[in-house]
Amino acid sequence: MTDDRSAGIIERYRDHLPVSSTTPVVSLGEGDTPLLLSEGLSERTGARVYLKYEGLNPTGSFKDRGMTLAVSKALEAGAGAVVCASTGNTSASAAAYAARAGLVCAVLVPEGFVALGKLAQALIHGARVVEIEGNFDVALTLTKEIARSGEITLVNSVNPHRIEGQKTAAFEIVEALGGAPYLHLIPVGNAGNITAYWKGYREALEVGWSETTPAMHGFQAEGAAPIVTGKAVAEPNTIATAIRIGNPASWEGANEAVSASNGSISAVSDPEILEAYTMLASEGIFVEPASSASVAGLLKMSDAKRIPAGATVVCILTGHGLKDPERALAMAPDRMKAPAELDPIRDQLGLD
Ligand code: AN7
Repeated sequence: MTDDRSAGIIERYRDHLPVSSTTPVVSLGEGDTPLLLSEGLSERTGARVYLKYEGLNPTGSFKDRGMTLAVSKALEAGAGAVVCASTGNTSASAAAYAARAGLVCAVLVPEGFVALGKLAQALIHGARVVEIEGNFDVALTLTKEIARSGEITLVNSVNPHRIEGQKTAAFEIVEALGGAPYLHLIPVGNAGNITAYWKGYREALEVGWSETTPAMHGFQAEGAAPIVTGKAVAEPNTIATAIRIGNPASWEGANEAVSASNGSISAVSDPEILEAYTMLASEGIFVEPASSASVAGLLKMSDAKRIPAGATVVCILTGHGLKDPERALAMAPDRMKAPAELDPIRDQLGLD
């Protein structure tokens, strides 16, 4: 382990990742994200609630942890291009790391269901973005076909290097807390991230960084909750577009994490997601809607008396609020207008 935190997760956790001294490291300084104690949520639930703010990664989501490794390994293997299907964040991350590596990046996204910030990122980094008339699940199936031919590396989380990179977030949590939390709460879409955290916690246990592993609780959006119902959803729907996924690629990984840790996968509704979203914003923490599914889940578990008093709980906040400015504007109070004169401005502000 290196103490140089700005060097990114590969340098920092090199001994725990599938790299050698000759692997080219493609990094944007990802990882080392804050673990913030939430006083509001702690008070409300009676637990010690920490928020792992993964929106502070270089492209604004947790995907960067996996992408630094996936793109480094693609470069090492001599690939000329990377390809992914995406609800947005994977494409933004793939585009940035591919640009850094000098690789072509191809992206398939569901038309009309990618938040504006993510689309802007993929495009400005030079990715070739194709909007398809179909959802993420269809896009992923097509993308796998594209990756089958030629020297194109698939960088969705079915690529095991993505999972390896993403497990480092569990290492950071264990390091910050001096051991694993009691409960780990996380949004679930394609289920790569819950799979990765569980791997990270188990490895932390093996090397002695923690004496325990947490119970893993994942949360899907109600309209896109195939793991909860046990059946793929043909037409998933939720305002949390990042997790608008009906047939998760890492379904088995999620089941394994949940059954081995005595956890659960449950659904949270769009109104519950948005309530958690505005609650976080009122504490100064801006996330995209999908990220607040973990906090919506926390509130639901707390209401059901499933959070033991004083327990250490970590909620993962997967992506930054700036990803989806349209949702923020729709949820927030309106702007006010005034001529450039003090009195009407004072009136509008209502400060006296
Ligand atoms: C903010 O970008 O699937 O359960 O294509 O962007 O590991 O899929 C995004 C997923 C949670 C779910 N929060 O994580 C994609 C994509 C945010 C996300 C998830 C995603 P997984």
